[in-house]
Amino acid sequence: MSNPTYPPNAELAANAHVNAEKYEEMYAASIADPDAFWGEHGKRLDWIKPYTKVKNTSFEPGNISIKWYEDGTLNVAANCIDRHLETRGDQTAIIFEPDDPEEGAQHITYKQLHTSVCKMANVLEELGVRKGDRVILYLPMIPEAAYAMLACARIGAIHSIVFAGFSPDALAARVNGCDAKVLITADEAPRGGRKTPLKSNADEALLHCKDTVKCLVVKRTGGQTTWIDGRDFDYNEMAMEANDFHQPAEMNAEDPLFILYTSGSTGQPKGVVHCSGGYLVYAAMTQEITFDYQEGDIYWCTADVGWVTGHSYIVYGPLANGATTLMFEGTPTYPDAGRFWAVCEKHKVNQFYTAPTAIRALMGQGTEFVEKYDLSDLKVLGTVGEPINPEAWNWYNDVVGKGNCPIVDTWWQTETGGHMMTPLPGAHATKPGSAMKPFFGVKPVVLEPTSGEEISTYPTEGVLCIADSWPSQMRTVWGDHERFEKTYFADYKGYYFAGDGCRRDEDGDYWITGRVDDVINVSGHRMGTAEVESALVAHRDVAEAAVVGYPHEIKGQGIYCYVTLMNGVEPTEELRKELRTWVRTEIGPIAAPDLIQWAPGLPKTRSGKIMRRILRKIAENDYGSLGDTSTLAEPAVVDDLIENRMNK
Ligand code: 6R9
Repeated sequence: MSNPTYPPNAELAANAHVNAEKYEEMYAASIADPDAFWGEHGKRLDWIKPYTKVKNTSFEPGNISIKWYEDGTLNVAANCIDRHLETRGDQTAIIFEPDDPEEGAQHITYKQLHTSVCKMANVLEELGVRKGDRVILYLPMIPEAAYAMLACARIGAIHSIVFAGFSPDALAARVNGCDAKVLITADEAPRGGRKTPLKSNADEALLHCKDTVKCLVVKRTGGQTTWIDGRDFDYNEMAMEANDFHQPAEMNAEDPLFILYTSGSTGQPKGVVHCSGGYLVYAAMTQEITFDYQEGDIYWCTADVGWVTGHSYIVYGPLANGATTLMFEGTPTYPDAGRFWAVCEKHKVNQFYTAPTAIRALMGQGTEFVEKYDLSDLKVLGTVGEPINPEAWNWYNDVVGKGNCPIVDTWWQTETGGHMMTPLPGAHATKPGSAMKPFFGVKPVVLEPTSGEEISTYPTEGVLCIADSWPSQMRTVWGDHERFEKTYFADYKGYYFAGDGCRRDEDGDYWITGRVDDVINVSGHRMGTAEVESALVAHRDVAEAAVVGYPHEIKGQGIYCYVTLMNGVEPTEELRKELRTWVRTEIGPIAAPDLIQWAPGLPKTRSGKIMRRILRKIAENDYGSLGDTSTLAEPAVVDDLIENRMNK
């Protein structure tokens, strides 16, 4: 069976940074001699003290160690701002498009960005922030979020962003998890015409944190907030007084730049650590090459800075390249389902990068919302976050791209820091749903899941691992290197295990088939089923819970919960609602269960392990193929679950 392929746009390919021939040549060089290849490409940054060593990495069990450019020093913020001042000081660095289109956009030049970031850095230092300290950001998608990230980088402090959709509890866990000195938030976050009370969430979170944590508050809506003198500080007032020059700190390439908490298959979210040098080299290089970003282009990634995509592809990658990057505060459907395209037309966007879940949601609204707008400036379209189904891919290609814009389906993770597999727009014929080819320096392998043997033939299918390090690989789990080793290097020795399954087709191209662990992907947001389970069992009426993903038309996957109640508790509709609200408050709205099924019992092995395979099948409404149930302690519970399944 051959797949339909879409050759690269010839006009684009003619002037692309990388064409087909160059890809082959560069990829081969990157694998043959990583030191030479990355030694050369590391020069895209300005180093204070140039590196003499390039790669020093080991995937050896018991000695997982990843270092790139280890004797070089630099400042990430200076690379994203200062070095552009002379050549492009008056060029727009950030276009800010607010939630409410009536409010009007802001254009922030590199010079203005420099001033604002210096002021923010001085404000943070006034609050006692020093090199190596941790700062939590809990902010709307406003320019101050980028200022805060870059101000931390300028000081050498480590930022950790908590997505504004997370609850006070989740926020407190992250403040405490990295022992942060300062929490930066805003009064309220406008999104889709509604407002999230960030400051009052922060107030609640801070009740569970050390009382030395200071709270810096940015004014966004002017909404009322309670104020604790000595703990709360008014950013706008302080910035007015602050000096507009700040000397960037000299940082080692391996000094941490940020921590970002992400979900895994077990336990609570872990703090993924990314460092300064290798991360920035890779984020910048992929931003330029994957999207074929050219001088003067307007580039828009619709992600939130609360996720890794916002870190690498709204802030660090584009700004390191001196690009113009658009920051959007709103949602795809506010004020109506044409908002993305209205913004593309208004700002003459050239590269547009979004998630399949957004495409699916807009697809359902009809093509008239797209056709109203002039999208002729678009050159490249991108997707990220989850596998894209061919229907959504075709709609994106035909309706949005009018068949002229290559689609880059970028597979990567919080842990990888940047794109790992993607077609390049001027080099590869694309296939709807395929992430196609590894980026330079990336060595994907397909392993047989049980034996862990490498499969070198194709077509084939198995678990996806990476055989060697790349510059923006995460360095450790914050405060727990052992967990880093255990999570990513223990199942398949000698490899980085991504947690995804994949297929390699007859041409050797890669297709990501989804997670092979207990991580689910809801609207492109990564979630551990264990987190939702522990939130559920924290409710007084819940005895036991098992959570799985099930196919959801818009979200990709929905959250399906099997809940066993405490003896004597009535399973009512009210309780169902209450549990949904409970999980929303424990974790955040993104974790709200879609379906809750009352389960008098859960299918378990004789040793007491919940058989999730069976629960997944029932949730998928595919109970005809339950497979072997002979090891179940009580086979009858399965019949009950099937009979009362929610996804009929
Ligand atoms: C960048 C980001 C990572 C997980 C990853 C995989 C899924 C991301 C994908 C994709 C298929 C793509 N994923 N991109 N699956 N095709 N193009 O999303 O990071 O939030 O850490 O999620 O997302 O399952 O393992 P993160």
